[in-house]
Amino acid sequence: MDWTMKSIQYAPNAITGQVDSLGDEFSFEFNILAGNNVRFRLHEKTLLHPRYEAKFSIETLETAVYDHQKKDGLEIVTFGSSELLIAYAPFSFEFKVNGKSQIAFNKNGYFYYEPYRAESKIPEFAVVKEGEADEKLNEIKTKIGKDLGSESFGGKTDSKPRGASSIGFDITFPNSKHVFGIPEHATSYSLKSTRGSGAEYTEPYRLYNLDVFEYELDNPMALYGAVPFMLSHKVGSSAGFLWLNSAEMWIDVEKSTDPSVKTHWMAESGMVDLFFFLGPTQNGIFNSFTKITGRPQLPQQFATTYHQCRWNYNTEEDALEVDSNFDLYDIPYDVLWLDIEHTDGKRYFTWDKVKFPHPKEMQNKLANKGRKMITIIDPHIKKDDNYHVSKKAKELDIFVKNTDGSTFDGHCWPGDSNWIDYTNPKGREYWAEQFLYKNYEGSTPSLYTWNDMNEPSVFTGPEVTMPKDLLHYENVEHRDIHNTYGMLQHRSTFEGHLKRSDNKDRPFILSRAFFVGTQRYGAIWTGDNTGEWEHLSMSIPMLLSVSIAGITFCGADVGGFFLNPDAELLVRWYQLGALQPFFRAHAHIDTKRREPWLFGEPYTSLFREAVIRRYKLLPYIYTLFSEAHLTGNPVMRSMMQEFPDNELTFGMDDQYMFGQALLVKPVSKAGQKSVEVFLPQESIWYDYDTFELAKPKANLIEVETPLDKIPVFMRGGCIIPRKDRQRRSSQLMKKDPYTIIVALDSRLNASGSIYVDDGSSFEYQSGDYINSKFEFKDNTLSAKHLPLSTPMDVKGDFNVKIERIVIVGYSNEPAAIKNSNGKDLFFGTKKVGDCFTVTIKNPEVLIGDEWSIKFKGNSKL
Ligand code: NBV
Repeated sequence: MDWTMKSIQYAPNAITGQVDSLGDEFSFEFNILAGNNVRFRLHEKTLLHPRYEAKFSIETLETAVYDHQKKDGLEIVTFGSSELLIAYAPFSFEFKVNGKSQIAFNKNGYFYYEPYRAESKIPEFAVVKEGEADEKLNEIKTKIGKDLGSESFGGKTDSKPRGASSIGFDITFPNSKHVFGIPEHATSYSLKSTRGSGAEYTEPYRLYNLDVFEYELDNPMALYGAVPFMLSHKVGSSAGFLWLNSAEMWIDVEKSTDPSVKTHWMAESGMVDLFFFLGPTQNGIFNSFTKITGRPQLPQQFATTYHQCRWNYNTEEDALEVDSNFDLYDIPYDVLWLDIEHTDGKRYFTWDKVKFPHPKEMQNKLANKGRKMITIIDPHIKKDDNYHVSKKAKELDIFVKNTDGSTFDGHCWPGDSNWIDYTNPKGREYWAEQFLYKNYEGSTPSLYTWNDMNEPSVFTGPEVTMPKDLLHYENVEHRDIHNTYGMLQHRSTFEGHLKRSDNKDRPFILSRAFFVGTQRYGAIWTGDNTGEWEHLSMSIPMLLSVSIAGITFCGADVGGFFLNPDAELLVRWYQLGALQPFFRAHAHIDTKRREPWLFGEPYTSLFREAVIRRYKLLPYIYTLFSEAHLTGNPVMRSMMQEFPDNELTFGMDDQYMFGQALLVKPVSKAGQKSVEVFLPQESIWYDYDTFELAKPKANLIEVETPLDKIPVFMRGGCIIPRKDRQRRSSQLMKKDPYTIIVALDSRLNASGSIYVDDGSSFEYQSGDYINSKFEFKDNTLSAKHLPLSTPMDVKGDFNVKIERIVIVGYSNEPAAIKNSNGKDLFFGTKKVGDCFTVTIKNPEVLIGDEWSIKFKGNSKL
């Protein structure tokens, strides 16, 4: 389509103008946003139906100042070190940062927009005959952008009463070889090409939240969640792009040798609402993305520990036995999960009275050990007038509707079901109220929630989801809101948890479906993976992609949901899962039981060790979550994020950084005796288990991997806070003293930080927390409050002792170590390889205080 810009006007908060194409007229608006970002929207001049704006995803928009001029026939807008260059005909635009081109819109002329028309015809190509559904669908999809009338698929017809309304355009990332993001797909972190010579996939990446049975790996097919956010990176700069649109979307990726990555975005409906993130750093982009779409929630401390799940723990006795076996086998854990079988006939918010007759007592028994319970609450509501949730929702008229205004019926676990319309404020409120203790009988303050099946999964629907022509609040079609449905359920559940505690307790909600902004409401997991080695490996790129799309609290079912992993695979998976943001073991109802004590020795001990490693690191992990909450910086990071100028890291997704300090490389094959690890030469590295300085050759080191070893390296220059005493749950560790590990870099410096609060309430928002920086420099280790941190008078009882400080990579034995009063501190040294590890026992300082400790007599210092 030929696009021409007809006019442009400049005002402080917006740059507006008119464009037309083949006689259709549109208005546009650019907003220059704080943090080096730009929003672009386009509106039809005459609208037959409103275009759906995915408004639930936006949290903060702050505009910034700019200048403008006309030069060489282009409109040029400057802000900071960036420029937006707008061309008149064909209408297109491009962003430059420090004079270098970063992203361009409509450079390839793919911009296509179908305004709603009064009538629509069914084109020949859209008629599907029996048996050709799949091929036909692909053909239709490649023609998306052409006039589509009603559409049939697998015996289901989409009536498309409003006709076609698709949008497509191209986004180019010049001088770039890699793009990342657009979760959720089971594919590599650096996205493979789908177009052009050497294309690695034959179909575009699809974003359409679906309940996919036994999903395939290395495939661009749609999965449970969708975030239309893409990152590109090259040495020196990164750029990001978000299409805020919750309709079905397809994205082609083409890599050219110029070099550039050309991408083609197509959506079935919705708006042109585009965000350009100009960085130029990855962290700057993650910060901006989560400022605009919402910061990741600061999770409850318990949620960052080990979770034990299974479909299903069958009875109260079963659940309590599993719980006490953790004590018997001396394995810490915090949360026991109950899947759908705990309910009375899949009526959520109820209990099977025979299998779970005393839910409160059961929860309290766990709570006495500092543990929590989680029940599953799905969005399909059993159609049953004797079921209070269904009856009242019907009265309130808050279910999703058919085109004729009647309530939509479909099948799911409970049989005939209806679905709450979470786009309706009344629907959200009603849902939230179900979590009040008085409404959810048998619930207690230690019970939290899991939202599954919220793509939404509809067994009788097209592609196991809702028909697209269903109607939501204010007559919005399901096709427009599809990808945001799950997030809105997640949000209402979150709001319900806030309500039930009078805004005192931080919710913990796990969701399977997700969309732009999900991070505000809790965690997600990668759905029904399989107990195979390839799925263990795939968890890394999948979680990295979700993490950069804002959703930093994410995990994969440890052990794999389907099939029966053998003990070796399960051990390897625990070792890896323990170092990913959300750590939960889960299994399908048809699998053999696989709780960590069932395999006998040496396995029980190996599971224990992996879980304990997680628990020791909780202070470090919680600090990472607080950083994610403040800045959007992922907990799990690609090698490229931490080493952005090292091209060798760009496509790397078989190892990653857990925070800035720990490099993790899983053992991902059966019987693997050793693993090659890439250690970027920008840093020095220590083996996390032995503290031995690594001696890589040309960035690589071969690590022997007996069953008790997962290669984990500490980055020189980092400081890691830990709690090393073993307890039954994280709550019981609250007052335990800290161990601080200082891993020196080659200049004998190191730094790190700690964030501590009560781990569960919102008191931190009124300043009740500790946030300190540790630094080892010039012979001195010091702790100082970070600028925003409260001074010494933290109300919480979490300002506990440091019991041990371990300096790793010291060059010789210090003569003396003194605290700030000049008092000698007791220490021991141990030679590890060429270096010394120096351990100060009882340094007589508190975690939340400001202090310094001096090291004397190190010749190299
Ligand atoms: O509720 C049962 C399962 C659940 O265990 C799993 O984690 C979800 O992803 N659920 C899907 C429905 C059935 C899957 C075959």
